[in-house]
Amino acid sequence: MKLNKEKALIVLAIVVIALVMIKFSGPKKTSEVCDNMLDDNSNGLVDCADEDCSDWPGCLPGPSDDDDDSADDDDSSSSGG
Ligand SMILES: [Ca+2]
Ligand SMILES: [Ca+2]
Repeated sequence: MKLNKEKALIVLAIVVIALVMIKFSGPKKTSEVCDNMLDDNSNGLVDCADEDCSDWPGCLPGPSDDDDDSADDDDSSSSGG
């Protein structure tokens, strides 16, 4: 039957097109560089705002300067260091 051959060609064409689309639109994930103040992966989030940088040491909340019980800013009047 001629129709089957044409069908097979159409299916083959669809498969080829699908593979090409996957190749070009596949996992094209650019990782965020966490210290360049740019949105490297174009997801609208820059550096520490991007969840890709959640493990980046520079994005982790550092220890507070206030290391005593009083609620003052220990930076302003520290004697020596
Ligand atoms: Ca960045
Ligand atoms: Ca980003």
